[in-house]
Amino acid sequence: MRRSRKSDGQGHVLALSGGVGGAKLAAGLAAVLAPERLTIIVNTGDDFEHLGLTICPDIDSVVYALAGLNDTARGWGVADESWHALGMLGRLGEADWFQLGDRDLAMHIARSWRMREGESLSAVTARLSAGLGIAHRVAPMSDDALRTMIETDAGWMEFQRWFVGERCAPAVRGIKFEGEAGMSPALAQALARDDLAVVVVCPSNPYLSVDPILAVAGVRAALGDVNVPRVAVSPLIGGKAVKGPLGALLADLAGGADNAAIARHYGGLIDHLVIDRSDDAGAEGLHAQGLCVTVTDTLMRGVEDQARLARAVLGAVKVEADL
Ligand code: FO1
Repeated sequence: MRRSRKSDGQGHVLALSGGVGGAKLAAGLAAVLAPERLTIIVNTGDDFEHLGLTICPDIDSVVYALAGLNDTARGWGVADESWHALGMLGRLGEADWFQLGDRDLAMHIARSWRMREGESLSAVTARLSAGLGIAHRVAPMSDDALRTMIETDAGWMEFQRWFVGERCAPAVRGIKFEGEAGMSPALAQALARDDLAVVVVCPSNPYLSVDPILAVAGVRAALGDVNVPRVAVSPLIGGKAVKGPLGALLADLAGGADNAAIARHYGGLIDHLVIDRSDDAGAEGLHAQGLCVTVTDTLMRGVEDQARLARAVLGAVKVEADL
């Protein structure tokens, strides 16, 4: 049964995010909401251990975007990056297929060091985001490891091996999440809040970035139970993913790359889909799938677009922005 909540338009916003596209909307929400009104929960299925370091690409994409440090052209990592350490690693004969920039390396070193000292990923993420001047709460989906694994014709491999090492080229035959993970304290607290006003699923890849969050124990049930709008922003524009392998994944796994496939994938877990104007023609079909639909410009070229889309998403479900 779905719980009843206070709804005065001023409540708390829970955002679920992957990297890149999700991070842009997360930054937009942070630009228009006071810190106490927003919790950003980030996918950690892409995380892996590399060169003895704990790498959390999606957390870092969100943190860098909120801190205004992200490289918008590359889509990941820090702007004005240099690559001296990576070059030296290559000369030393160490793995250089996963590009770690000099500035970015500081993040991985600090996180790995603190975790080795016994801090949880939640605590480290709070510490490092505060260090970069972020007032909003950014937290992992879980403090336990839940690793996204990709099946290709060559067998199962770690997500980053497929995504970066193989450049997403091998067709995906299956996806699984290895490990057993419970909700991070921030996720559990946000879902239990009496003043929760909306759950926003950021425009991230449903299979690779949102499904790992849904695979955390208790999340699907809790999202089924919350009596607030659950609004997803489609990662498709003109039937295509802005970046990344979503188009190919939808074709391989869902039989077609359109918003109807996204809606089917989320099933009863969302009530509302925000789609781009270029995909307007599909709105009627989405209504027939039982969804509320908001049509707007979803492409985020810069921080103004991020804030504009954040306001549009909140406005669609009658939640007020602070700024
Ligand atoms: N993506 C790449 O395509 N190539 C890389 O070498 C690469 C390195 C990298 C280092 C740190 C980091 O936080 C992210 C990095 N990414 C890289 C992005 C990352 O693999 C993906 O964007 C996400 O995992 C998908 O959301």
